[in-house]
Amino acid sequence: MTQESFDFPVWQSIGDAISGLQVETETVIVKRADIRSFVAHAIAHDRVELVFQPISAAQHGRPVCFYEGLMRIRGADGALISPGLYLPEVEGTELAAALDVAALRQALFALRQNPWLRLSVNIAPQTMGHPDWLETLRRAADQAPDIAYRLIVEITESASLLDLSCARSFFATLRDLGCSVALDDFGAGTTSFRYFREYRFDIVKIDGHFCAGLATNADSRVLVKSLVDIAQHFEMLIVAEFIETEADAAAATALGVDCLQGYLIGRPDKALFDPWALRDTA
Ligand code: G
Ligand code: MN
Repeated sequence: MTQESFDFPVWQSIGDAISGLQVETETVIVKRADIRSFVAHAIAHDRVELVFQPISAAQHGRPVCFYEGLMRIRGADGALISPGLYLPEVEGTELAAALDVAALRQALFALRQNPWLRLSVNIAPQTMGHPDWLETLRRAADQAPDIAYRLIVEITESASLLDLSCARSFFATLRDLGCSVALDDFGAGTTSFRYFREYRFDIVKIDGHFCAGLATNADSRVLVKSLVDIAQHFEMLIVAEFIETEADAAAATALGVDCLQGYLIGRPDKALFDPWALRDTA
């Protein structure tokens, strides 16, 4: 692996979209610059999409509380490509912000189409306060203020949150518009408890790596319990990520988690299901 290029398994969608690839038997060597032009092409041609994963209440029959919109790029062969494959190559560049704007547009569209929907979107820390991102949200909120009320903005812990004036004014703008703010992947990053006192997030999502296998891992239970205690003190709604089994769901619920997300509750999907409509027909 060099600075210039890296290897990954043959991947038709990118292979189709980018010309000049060196194809070996099982590996495509793609230059960073090629990935960047692939992403730029996807943005320019409306190929940034969302899939939706439900987050349910931990108790009382586990009704869906909201959905998370997860970014994908529609490849030339129609396959949906996960951000893990291209996000690291655009991190910190204008392209990352442009991807966040494209994902936000999709989220706003889904909120307009589905008046019952509450939806979260992810934003890279460096996109906080980006004029295009804020302008996109403001325009939608001007036309239909309820859309902003139904939007949750997820942000991961990172050094950017330590830029107090930038983060403070960004969160204040979001709150003025009526959006909720979630701290994503809590416990995984550069956790600073200072964030809690400073920002008073509405929701905190406990990193999936602490929650997967919770039922059988006493160490994880101690860590999740302490994260839950902190979040409860600050009156934040607590979501456990990566819940894949009934045993882990029960363990998370017993520790005081409010909501569950993971393959047990539902996999990310193009389709959205109105939980209220389901209830009416039940
Ligand atoms: O960082 P963030 O929480 O936004 O990441 C969500 C990612 O986690 C998505 O890409 C999604 O596909 C993945 N994911 C969601 N639920 C599960 C799960 O139960 N197990 C695992 N291993 N991954 C999950
Ligand atoms: Mn997230």
